[in-house]
Amino acid sequence: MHPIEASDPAVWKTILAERKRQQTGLEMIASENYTSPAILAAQGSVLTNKYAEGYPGKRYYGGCEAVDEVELLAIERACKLFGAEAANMQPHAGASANMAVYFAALQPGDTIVAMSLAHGGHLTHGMHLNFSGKLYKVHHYGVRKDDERLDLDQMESLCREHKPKLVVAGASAYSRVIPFDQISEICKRHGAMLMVDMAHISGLVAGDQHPSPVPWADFVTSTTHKTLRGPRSGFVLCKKDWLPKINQAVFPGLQGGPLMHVVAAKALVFQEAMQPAFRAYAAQMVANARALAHELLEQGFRLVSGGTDNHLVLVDVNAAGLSGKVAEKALDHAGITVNRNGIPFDTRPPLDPSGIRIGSPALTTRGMNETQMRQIARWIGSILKAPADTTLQAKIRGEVDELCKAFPAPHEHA
Ligand code: DSN
Repeated sequence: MHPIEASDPAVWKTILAERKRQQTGLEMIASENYTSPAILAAQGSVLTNKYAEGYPGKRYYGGCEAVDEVELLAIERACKLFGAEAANMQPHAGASANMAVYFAALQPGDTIVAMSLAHGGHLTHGMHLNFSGKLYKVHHYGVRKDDERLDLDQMESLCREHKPKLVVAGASAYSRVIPFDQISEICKRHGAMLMVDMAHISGLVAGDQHPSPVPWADFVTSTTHKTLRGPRSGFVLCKKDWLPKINQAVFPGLQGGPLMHVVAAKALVFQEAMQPAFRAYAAQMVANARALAHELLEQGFRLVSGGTDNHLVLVDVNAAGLSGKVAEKALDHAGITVNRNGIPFDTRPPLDPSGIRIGSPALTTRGMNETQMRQIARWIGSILKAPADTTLQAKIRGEVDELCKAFPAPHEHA
């Protein structure tokens, strides 16, 4: 009997239900993935018992020899993997990594230029209800109306007009390459620092499938659980000179004790991402997203920006007469999990927007390739063309079950 089952059957039941959902459904949320069994195990290890406020060699608790070593491993591997000068491994999430950079580099009231959430940015890039929108003066750039690609002219004119201290690049729902070199030039011309939030694409950067922001940015932040396929967490990369300020912003600025079991899992994921197999994985993620995009276009759907260069596709389901909510629900009935998402210049409300976001990271981890992606896109197409047809949804649900059995999730027994 599993120790959780023995201790608390009610909690065990929920874990079993979620495990079954992950095993028997097609997980296509672009920000989700399946970690390796080793990463899962590290997070359930005895490291969770340890307090380690401070940094390696300078802790506020005794008994930190082993956790010092694992944090140093994580730092060293992250710097090697991404070619960075320095790193902080303690942020609990991408949001706290971003917060650490803002606290280190800015004063409340300072000006930021960042991508609008409505055009694919993130809450922590200055959305008005988020701390970032409340503490700083934020001016948002977006994508161009005609081709739905990043509007660098708009970014530059905002910089010219508002003289930001920091420009934030990076997105949660943008399917094209982000030109960090050009953005860095804009920052230099206007005396702004550059922070890149590479949370969505860090696995593609690690696997050489997207240009790295590290040579161009003063600060790079990321989560570790999306395309990078690690534990649910975050980190900051920076130039050496900035490290003392970043470290101070994370602890004692924002957090108390770091989650050392998660820091160990981060050390593991950086090692996994240095293997040749990870490069192949990253390349397959992109190939799979392209195959999905291609087949959805064949089915007559409109894709934001017309396609993808990365791991995700943003489909304008409103153009097919649906709302994002209806589309998300109809697909869910067939065991295909996606999330509804706003599209640039959306005319619908955020809770029931015009788009759905579809990603390839998790299914690529299961070993699926372009053949399965084309099949899944055809299922998506037929469901979205008849969203009320529950018989069709049930039939496809059966086919999804068979496909999932052929491509098992990595932690069938976790
Ligand atoms: N909420 C995440 C996503 O789904 O993209 C971004 O942090």
